[in-house]
Amino acid sequence: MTTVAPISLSSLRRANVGVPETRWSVAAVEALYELPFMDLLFRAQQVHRAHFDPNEVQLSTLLSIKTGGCAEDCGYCPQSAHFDTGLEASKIMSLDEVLEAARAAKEQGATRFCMGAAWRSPKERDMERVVAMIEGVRELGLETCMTLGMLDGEQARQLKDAGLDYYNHNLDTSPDYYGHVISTRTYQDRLDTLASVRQAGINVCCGGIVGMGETRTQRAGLIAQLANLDPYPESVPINHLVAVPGTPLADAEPIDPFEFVRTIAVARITMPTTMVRLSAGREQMDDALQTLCFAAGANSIFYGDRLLTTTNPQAQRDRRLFERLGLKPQGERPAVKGTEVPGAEA
Ligand code: SAM
Ligand code: DTB
Ligand code: SF4
Repeated sequence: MTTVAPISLSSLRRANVGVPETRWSVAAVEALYELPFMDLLFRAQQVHRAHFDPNEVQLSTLLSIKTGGCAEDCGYCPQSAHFDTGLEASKIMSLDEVLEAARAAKEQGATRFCMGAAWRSPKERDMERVVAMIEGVRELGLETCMTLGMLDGEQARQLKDAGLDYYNHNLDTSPDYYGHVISTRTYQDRLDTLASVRQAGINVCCGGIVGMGETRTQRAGLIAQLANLDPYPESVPINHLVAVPGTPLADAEPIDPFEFVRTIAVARITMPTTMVRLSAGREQMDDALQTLCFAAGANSIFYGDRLLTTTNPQAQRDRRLFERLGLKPQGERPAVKGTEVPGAEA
């Protein structure tokens, strides 16, 4: 007698056999964008509360381990060698420098440490140091994330073996707007890197940028791409363009801030269990706008005074905002049981 192994629903979905996939059409995502603002926020809140504590926000700290001089021409990026932004390129940091920054981030309350390099992709000679960074940061008890550009399957496996928790590689925008922003790597290159990362068993962190001159349909196109990745990313950074003088997008038309909040809400609804990270651009937002983003389902931020090359709100300002809103950093536990409850016996 032959035994037949049970077929899981997810393997059928992957093989595209018989089971309809939960795919988001661009039109369906755009229809979410078009909801009245209050209805959209209410739906996003419902989804958020079904999966997360709405008063908890995860804190990641960024460090640029290799800054500037990048061969790519991403039109938003101050680190591209194609544009004169006045940024001085530097060599890769030493392991000690990285670990010192990671220790400081942990002391400030971050639980994830994200290391970024201005590379098209890592070279063979870089891998040993990068692996040592992952191992060292993990030993400090922090989750690790890296964003080093394109990876092939072998590189992804090396990072996985070192213990990397997350790899960040963004789609940035919709397929049809992409060519207006970047010419040196294709959309398919990005999808291939994401597939290598997924296949190696590393959590995927993938999002994009809002405010680069794209239309609402193109914003919906980005969200549909992200939501249709199978599975969708564990972490989705939504960046607001930081318009840096000298880059081709320095004078991009600013978008309505509520449109940014709508993008957060739509990401939350289409990817219910992902960490939606309110990423670049917070420095330029006031507290009320950031609060709307949290209300729309953002539950992670970059925390610390710098992003990669641009500034981020001071940790002190963030702590003050968290206090005013009753938000808790994720992973922070209440005081020892019993001591914080009025009238509780010791
Ligand atoms: N070089 C690597 C790469 O491109 O994959 C890693 C670093 S790159 C700076 C990471 C991401 O930061 C980009 O994909 C983009 O989404 C975001 N980013 C870069 N410059 C930005 C800017 N001026 N405003 C908003 N987001 C930006
Ligand atoms: C992401 O999506 N945003 C971060 C992180 N991933 C690496 C980077 C934002 C960079 C903003 C511009 C700068 O500071 O250079
Ligand atoms: Fe280089 Fe990354 Fe900047 Fe593109 S986004 S220019 S790949 S550092």
